[in-house]
Amino acid sequence: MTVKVDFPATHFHSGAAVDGVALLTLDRPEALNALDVQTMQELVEGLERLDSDADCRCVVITGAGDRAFAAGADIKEMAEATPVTLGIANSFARWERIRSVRVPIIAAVRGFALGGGCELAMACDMIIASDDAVFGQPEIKIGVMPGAGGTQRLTRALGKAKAMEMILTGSNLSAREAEARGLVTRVVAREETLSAALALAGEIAALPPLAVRAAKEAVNRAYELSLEAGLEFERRNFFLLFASDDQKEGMRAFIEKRRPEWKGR
Ligand code: DAK
Repeated sequence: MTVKVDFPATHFHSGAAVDGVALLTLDRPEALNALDVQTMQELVEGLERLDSDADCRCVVITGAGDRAFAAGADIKEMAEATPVTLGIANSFARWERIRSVRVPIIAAVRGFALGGGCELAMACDMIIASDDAVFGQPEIKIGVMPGAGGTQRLTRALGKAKAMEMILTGSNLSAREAEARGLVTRVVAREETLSAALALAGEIAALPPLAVRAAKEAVNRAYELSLEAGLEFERRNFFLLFASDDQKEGMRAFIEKRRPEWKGR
């Protein structure tokens, strides 16, 4: 196994923690958690399992060891690939499957997040970075270019000028710069990275899950649609939530000055 699944809480129910947070750890520290086919497959399967578990409300992905979140796709595995073998392996489909996950995903990034590792972090909904985290798309230095969303997500996050520099030169971005430019949610001390990500996940997990998923979906549309189409999408999700028990419960609890009890319905 190259991806570990944990439920960092004390109570369990049907596979996931009652408090709803699951932790996926990329576990190839000897290769700086390079994303080989097996790791990607286990990651996608783990995410999909958790996504279909009603008890799982938020997922954190991190890298094992103290040097990297992930240093990219596995170059040793990829070196002799051809367009035909890449096409047959259909690895791009795995990245699409990550994009389809509805439960929120937080990347806890310590050390290197390069190439596919940076693309994976950016495919998550939020990034908590250690102060020594390094983000980059160095593919140009090995004769290729980003292939799993880097040219699109980095450009949307940083703007064309900086993304172009990074992608064309393979230069890196420090955690502080990534924070200043809006690529990451927060930078924390290295030893606090995972606990900060888990705490944020716990905060989200305690909120009404239908509303959380609908809101995630709508924010992601801001990247993909025109403003008009995005506003329309937001409106539909907003209306839809008024069909949920949790909307009634949330508003009644406010009026009755008590804590709401979410049912996820
Ligand atoms: N792949 C395989 N092994 C890697 C690796 C990688 N990306 N990165 C590091 N390693 C291995 C090293 O080979 C070394 O293994 P041994 O020699 O000990 O066996 C071990 O991890 C420790 O690395 P270093 O000895 O190199 O450690 P240093 O501190 O000297 O340097 C480094 C750290 C992160 C600067 C360096 O390892 C490095 O430059 N790594 C490569 C970074 C990189 O170029 N990343 C981009 C890879 S291309 C696709 C989707 C996505 C992609 C492709 C296709 N499809 C859907 C089809 C993405 C492509 C990429 O990410």
